[in-house]
Amino acid sequence: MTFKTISTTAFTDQKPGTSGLRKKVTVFAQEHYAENFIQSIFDSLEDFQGKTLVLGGDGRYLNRKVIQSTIKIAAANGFGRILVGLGGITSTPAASNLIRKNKAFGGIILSASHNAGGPQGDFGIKFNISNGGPAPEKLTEAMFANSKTITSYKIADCADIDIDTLGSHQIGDTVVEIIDPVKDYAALMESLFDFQAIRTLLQSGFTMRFDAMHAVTGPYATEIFENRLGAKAGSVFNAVPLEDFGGHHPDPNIVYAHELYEELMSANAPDFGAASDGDGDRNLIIGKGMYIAPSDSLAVLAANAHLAPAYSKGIAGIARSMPTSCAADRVAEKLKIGMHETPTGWKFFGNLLDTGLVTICGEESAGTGSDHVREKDGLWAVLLWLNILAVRKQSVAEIMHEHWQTYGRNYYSRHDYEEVASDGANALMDALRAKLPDLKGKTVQGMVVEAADDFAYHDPVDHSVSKHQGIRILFAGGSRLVVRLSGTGTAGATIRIYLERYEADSSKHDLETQAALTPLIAAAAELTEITHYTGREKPSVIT
Ligand code: VG1
Ligand code: CO
Repeated sequence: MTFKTISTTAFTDQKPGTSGLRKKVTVFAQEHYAENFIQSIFDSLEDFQGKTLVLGGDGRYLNRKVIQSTIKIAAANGFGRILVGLGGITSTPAASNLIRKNKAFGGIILSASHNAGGPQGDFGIKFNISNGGPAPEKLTEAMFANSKTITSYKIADCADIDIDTLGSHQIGDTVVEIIDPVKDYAALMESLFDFQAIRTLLQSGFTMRFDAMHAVTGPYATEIFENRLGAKAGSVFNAVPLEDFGGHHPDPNIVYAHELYEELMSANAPDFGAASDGDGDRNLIIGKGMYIAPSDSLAVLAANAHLAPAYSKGIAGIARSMPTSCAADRVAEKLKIGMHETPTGWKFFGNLLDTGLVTICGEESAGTGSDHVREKDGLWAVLLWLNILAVRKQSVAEIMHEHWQTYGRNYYSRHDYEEVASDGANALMDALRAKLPDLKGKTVQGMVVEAADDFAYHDPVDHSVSKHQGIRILFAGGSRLVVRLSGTGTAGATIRIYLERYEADSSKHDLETQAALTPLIAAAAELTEITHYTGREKPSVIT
């Protein structure tokens, strides 16, 4: 086997964002672009010689090509064993599980998650460490630094590996194993939940629909819901992963999973609907006639987790990303367990999970998960909901309403202004930041500002500090406004405005969400001057 050293020129823009490096396919298609970044990842790591690397992706356009180059670069850099999901496909939570189960050094996941795919869409690369979780900031900073000075990468000079057949291959001293990416994950799910109770529920006439959005969870969902739990054939739809996700955004929200939403709101709706994203770590939950906001879903799952076998002894604590609504905080308070508020992105939950401080984590962007892996996990959330429904024998809407009665309701919505000019977005953030010192005590749209800051996170485990993680304005009575820039977009800037209003009075729990948030929407417009800075009159996406 010969290994080659290829001379290359550094790119200046390989800075990982909220979840790995994400760029347009046209950017990744440049000669050496992906190879440079993969070598820069390995150059940031130590002591991996002879160890195991897990490799998979969400199946999007370029996946198969970059899988091959990653195998060859990993072999040339000295990994001992590379575990590759059949067809180059592995969901993000399944990859996290494979890393943990095989005591791998880490894993590379090729995904741009919920972003559109295809030749005009996006591609991405992320690295996960040995606990199965996303690389912490210190490591992603090292990757970026290396990517700016790289002059060559090492690669095996061999034919492409057949990734479509299970089996073993050898590249020099490196063993490349093509493995079933579903088997271990399905077994893990079966170990956490009461499959018999869910099976009984599905046999009792309870109906469900799962939209895999032509993304990675198709094979997983079909195996788990239809084959193992006995859901009617066809319950899982859009089940075949496609390189362009059928031309849609594989983002499980009511805008992009519109077909599912319409079905659940129709007269003959099934009892339960769910969807997941490009790489299988997000989830959308819709009951018959009732959409569940992801922040509410986190709170319900935390409050009811003890009904599933894996969490029957109770949960140790909850963590949520800062923009996520405070609904889960009320659950933690009642359960008398710890509550942690972290910056956006799953990488900040790793230390809390590793040290047992928390069991369940979640984000407003439709990510929920637990200490079973170190990534958010779409199918896990769906299964926990099903387990809870099987035990409580109530509808999704009944469970949600009872929850609000007990804890009050946190009305919540996110308004995204996508692809605005970066200069305008940065100017908006600077101007808002400049207003912060004077906001306390001021009245905005009839609401009194109690506190306002630029969120900084102090990790209680490794004591690292992450600054500028979003601006928060807290009003008396529990309402909040959060403004931050997205770290996953690939064109211009995306401004996210998160709106939250707390309502304790159960006679006011059935308002339409946007109507309930009217004063906060007006306060956001006034404080951010978004139209002035972006020229936009309204958001591009409301979730
Ligand atoms: C978004 C979400 C964040 C999530 C991240 C990765 O980041 O807001 O909650 O962790 O995507 O999810 P940002 O920086 O664009 O707001 V995924 O499923 O795209 O890996
Ligand atoms: Co995702």
